[in-house]
Amino acid sequence: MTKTVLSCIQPTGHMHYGNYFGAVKNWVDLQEKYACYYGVVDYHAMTMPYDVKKLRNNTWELIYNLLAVGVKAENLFIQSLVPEHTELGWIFNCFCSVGHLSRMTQFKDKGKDSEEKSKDAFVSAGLFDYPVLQAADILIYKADYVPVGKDQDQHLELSRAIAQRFNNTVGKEYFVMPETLHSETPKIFSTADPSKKMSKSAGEKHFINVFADEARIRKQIRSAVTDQGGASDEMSPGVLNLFTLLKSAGRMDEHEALMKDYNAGTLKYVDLKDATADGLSAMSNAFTEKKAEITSDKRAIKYLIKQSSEEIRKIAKETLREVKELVGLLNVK
Ligand code: AQP
Repeated sequence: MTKTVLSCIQPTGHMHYGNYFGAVKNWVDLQEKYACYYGVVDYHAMTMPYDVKKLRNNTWELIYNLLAVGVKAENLFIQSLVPEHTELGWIFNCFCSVGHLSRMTQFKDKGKDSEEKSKDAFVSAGLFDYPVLQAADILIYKADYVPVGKDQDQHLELSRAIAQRFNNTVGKEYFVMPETLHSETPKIFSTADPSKKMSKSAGEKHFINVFADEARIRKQIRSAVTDQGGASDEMSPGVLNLFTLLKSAGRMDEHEALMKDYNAGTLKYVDLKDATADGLSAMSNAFTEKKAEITSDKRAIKYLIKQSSEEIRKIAKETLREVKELVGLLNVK
């Protein structure tokens, strides 16, 4: 039987090269082999303080971005068009302990970052609880594989714990245990601070937008942190990150030649930076051209995605109906 793949991304602004090399490139490749469902999860984008005037637009922008990099329209859905996710999320709240949720490092990191920025920072209950909704996103399609970056490993573990507890409670192996799928580069780091993952919530300089123009990419790569001082025989995280980006951009020959220079102790960082900026800019230019084509008829795209969401929703409805039966709830006829 064809295996099922599910993965999601939040419409929180831009799509960056961490998202792309860590997850979305894999989404595109997996489409050839599996039944794939990819969600733009707008409910998740509400967990941090956000601008209500921008969310809907961000959702559509992300749809155009995903189409531009090669995700097929029929595999895409918008979470708020499939309300069964949030209903299953509630049910799963009752199969997940507060203790387990409290151990999620993303919550601790984001909550702490907000509190560091301001002592009156608002940390929502949604931020604490969203891994449960994420479990619903995954399990509602009975996904076998979930292609995500390394930052999601702990959340996937939580999804499996919820599925296991659910199965034990209802006395049936109803949910399959979803497996994490990592790309070759499951963690891309910020070029401005290579000790942190590339991420939007850390601020503008900590991510490289897949749709940035060449000048912006060059500027960001030129100012990438390379050596951080201190004597060490190991390659520094910043240099390693640039090599990873260069390879991911498909510049194998340059990667090999510059790695030789590095091993010989003759590498000039400016050469590594220029090659990386060339590689990323070429990719970004191609994606931007494709996006321009796609967005020439936004109405048609919106219509298509509403249709695909409706189609994908049929699976979610069926799972929710079965789940409600299993846990003793009533189904609306
Ligand atoms: N730096 C990364 N390296 C590898 N994979 C990454 N992902 C995110 N950052 C990296 C993967 O991208 C997918 C979508 O993640 P998301 O929905 O959390 O998207 P985001 O909000 O755009 O990601 P950010 O910028 O990293 O968000 P914040 O700053 O909110 O944490 C996931 O599969 C994720 O693993």
